[in-house]
Amino acid sequence: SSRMSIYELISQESAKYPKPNITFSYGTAGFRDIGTVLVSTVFRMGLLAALRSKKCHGEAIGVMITASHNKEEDNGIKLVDPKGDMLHSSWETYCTLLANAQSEVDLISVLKSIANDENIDLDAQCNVLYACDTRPTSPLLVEVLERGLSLLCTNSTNFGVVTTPQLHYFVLCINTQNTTPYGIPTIEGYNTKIGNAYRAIVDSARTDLHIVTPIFVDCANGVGAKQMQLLSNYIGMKYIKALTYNDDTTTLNKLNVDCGADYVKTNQKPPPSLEIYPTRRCCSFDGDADRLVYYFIDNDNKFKLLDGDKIASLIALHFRDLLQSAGITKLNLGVVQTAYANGSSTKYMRNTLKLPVSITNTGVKYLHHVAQNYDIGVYFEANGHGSVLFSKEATETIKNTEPQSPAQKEALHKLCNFHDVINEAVGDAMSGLLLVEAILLSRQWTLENWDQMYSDMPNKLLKVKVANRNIFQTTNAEQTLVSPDGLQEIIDSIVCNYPNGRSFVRPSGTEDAVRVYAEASTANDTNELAYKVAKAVYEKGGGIGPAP
Ligand code: G16
Repeated sequence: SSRMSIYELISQESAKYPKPNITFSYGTAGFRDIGTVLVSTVFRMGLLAALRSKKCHGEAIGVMITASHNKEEDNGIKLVDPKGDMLHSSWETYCTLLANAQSEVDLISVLKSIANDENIDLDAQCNVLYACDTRPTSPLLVEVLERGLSLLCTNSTNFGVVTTPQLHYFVLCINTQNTTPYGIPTIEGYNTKIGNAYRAIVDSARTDLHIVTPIFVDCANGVGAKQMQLLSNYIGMKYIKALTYNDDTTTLNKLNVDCGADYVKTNQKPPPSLEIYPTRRCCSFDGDADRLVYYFIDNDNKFKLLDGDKIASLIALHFRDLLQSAGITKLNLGVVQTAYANGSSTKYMRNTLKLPVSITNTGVKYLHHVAQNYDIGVYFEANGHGSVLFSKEATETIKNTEPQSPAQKEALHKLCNFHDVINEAVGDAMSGLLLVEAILLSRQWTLENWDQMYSDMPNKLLKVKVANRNIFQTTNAEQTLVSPDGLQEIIDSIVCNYPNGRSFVRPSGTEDAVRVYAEASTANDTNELAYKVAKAVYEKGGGIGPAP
């Protein structure tokens, strides 16, 4: 039958991309590994994306080839669902089963069982959009993805080299084309939508007192460099002076090396390539431009980091004020964070801003969905990955509220434009940058003013190499270990010696390491706490290599 022949073709083609003898696991943001090791996985995800689209009545699915903040030789795959968010968790098991099918026979049987369980007609329509970042293995992986797609997918579009959030945006645009279009699914469409909204906010905020000051953008030598240049050229120097550096995507071994958002956040220092001095305003993207952190040095040459938590706080404050000025009381505004959120930020938002804060597992895929419980949901990971979501009710209220005064009219107008500056599909460094810049201009705030919202608890992030990170299992939004046995009790006994101490341990879902987070009242205590916990992890959790 024709059904047999499709499976035969898949089987034949798949034999060209044999599965290496390792177990792949679907992590925090999809599969990640050394790029060349992922060939079979990417081929198979082409098949999976086609199935997912067929299941979703032919709506577009996105596939992004990237390993984001990871080292250059790594690569990965992020799958995007029809609404522009990450692949629904119920399909992660299928991904894992497909990626790990050892033989062609196994592969076909997994495909058949997915089609059967999900009631998928293999002849149904489908549409897959794909893109990649600047990694050396990306072209190879795009090619095998296309081989996979060609077997099951009638309709697909290569968006070339774009940022991860741009691809998410394209998916959302294409799937809303016939209803309420989110935007135009091209780079120009993206720049126009968020750029025009940004300009409108700056126009309404501009006073004689304020001039646009330059912002130095560290692009991690990744895909964000070119895209940021295109965006800021579109917006124009009168409105934004974004000076990109670390924008070399052609020289090997530069991506994310001593630069980028992850480097700055983890090391709590600026990239050495940047000449930094007081009054210079700086920010960093990561390798695929879905993370953003700001920083500066103060007059005492002290490094000040404005991370995802400070960005969330700034947005929450500004939206709270705008809703108030607009006379809107019926919309609930809330914030979503992870265990990595600095304790001071959570306190500030709960106690000073009086906003609800939810804590969830690490991974945008979790935060995004919790944020949907609010009318306006601000979600940010401390590492700078986040966005703002508006419910249907929020969108309509903002659009339809009759202003009772010129001030209310102005606030409503601003809320509309802020809504359009934001990429609601996923966290987006470029859109985030415009959002932050627009808020700072509106409030006439310097980075110092922003920093003074609250002062961070001293904090430290460490990585411990272990033989098998899968033995680390957590509960309580990843703040408590349930395995290895007895380790949590040891951590508790260490933590209780430090005033305001907090520490937790979880396996990374993007790197082969266990992460240790610590915060306490003083920098010394924090360091000591972090290293003691890391040592316990090393000793009780099968540490390998040099001890921490
Ligand atoms: C990905 C996820 C983020 C997560 C980060 C680190 O970021 O999208 O939500 O915070 O990994 O995850 P883990 O601690 O599990 O390694 P990116 O920028 O690498 O895609």
